[in-house]
Amino acid sequence: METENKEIQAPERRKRIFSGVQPSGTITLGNYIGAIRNWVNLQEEYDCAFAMMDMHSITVRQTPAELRKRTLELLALYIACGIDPEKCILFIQSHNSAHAELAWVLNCYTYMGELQRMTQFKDKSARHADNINAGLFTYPVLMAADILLYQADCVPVGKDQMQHIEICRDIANRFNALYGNVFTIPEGLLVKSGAKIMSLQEPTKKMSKSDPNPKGFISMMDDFNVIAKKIKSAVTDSEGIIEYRPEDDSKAGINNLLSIMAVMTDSNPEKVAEGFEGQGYGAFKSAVAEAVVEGIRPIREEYDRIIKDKAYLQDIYRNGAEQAHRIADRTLKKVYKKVGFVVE
Ligand code: ATP
Ligand code: LTN
Repeated sequence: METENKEIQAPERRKRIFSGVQPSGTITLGNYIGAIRNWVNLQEEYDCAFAMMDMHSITVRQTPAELRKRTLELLALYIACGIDPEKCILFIQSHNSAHAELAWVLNCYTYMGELQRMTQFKDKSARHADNINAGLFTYPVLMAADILLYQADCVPVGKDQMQHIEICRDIANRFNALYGNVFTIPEGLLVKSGAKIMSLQEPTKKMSKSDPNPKGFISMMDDFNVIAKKIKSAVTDSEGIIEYRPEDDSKAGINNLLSIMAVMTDSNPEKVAEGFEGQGYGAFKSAVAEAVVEGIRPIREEYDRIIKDKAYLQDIYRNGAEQAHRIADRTLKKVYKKVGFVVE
């Protein structure tokens, strides 16, 4: 009988997603396209938790008042981009002590050699030669703890983070091989297009919010005129042909603008290029600028409204921390038992 069948079938666990952004600067168009925008679609199908990764951001020196402010701004931006706090767990990483606790345990299951190979560590230690701290080195271990605590099946990130997902899987597999099935092995989830938006000034490098040259990135908080100006002065080439050639580094600037335009107009880079055949870079750049501004405008209007409501934001992150703790504590307890700690 139908009703009986329904009772017998175990309810399938919805797949879980975890991701986050560091409040280390104002969020760029790269963060939006490569990460946050993608999360919005996923929240319908998955159980999602998204955090503001404040603990990661102190691996590079921050001004305390700025960090505090930017953490709340990031939460407001998540919501303004379409992340629904009723559907997802939204919290501040440092509000859940389980992250630091699991990271310590995992540090003891991660090799120096593995961490030495991380390109982000190499890049960031070159950029901050005066502050190559141990936190910067073990950054991927804290990131592994973030993901594994929630038994996440998928982690939607930009391409630059895939190496960190790989090491997370290695650590989890190593731990599981020793102690049984403790952790779900997560998979990285890349967007089809826009997984790596490049700097507008050095289009062979990724657009980064901590780029010392603000002309290289578009901040989601930039004035609309500034956004247009930055796009119009983006570095391109002297060939004068609007064509998508992803393997050709000399076309990196045009490829990047085509990718941006494609995402903002729900198209693909090849199609966008066809639409501009025979036209000059000037006209093309103006169209890209308009698409970006029009894409960001509604987000900014929402953001301006939300950021004023501090009580609403506080409610969300407090409630989020409570829910996050509940899931994470279960995993942490299991881990503590497995490694031989006395668990009350
Ligand atoms: P920082 O410069 O401080 O390292 P960042 O701009 O690289 O910061 P993160 O906080 O490290 O940003 O990244 C947040 C998310 O945005 C990650 O999923 C990351 O992969 C994605 N992301 C960052 N930059 C880009 C980019 N240029 N294109 C696509 N995705 C990106
Ligand atoms: N390292 C990530 C931010 C981050 C993250 C995570 C992303 C920290 N912990 C866990 C996904 C899952 C970055 O984007 N730089």
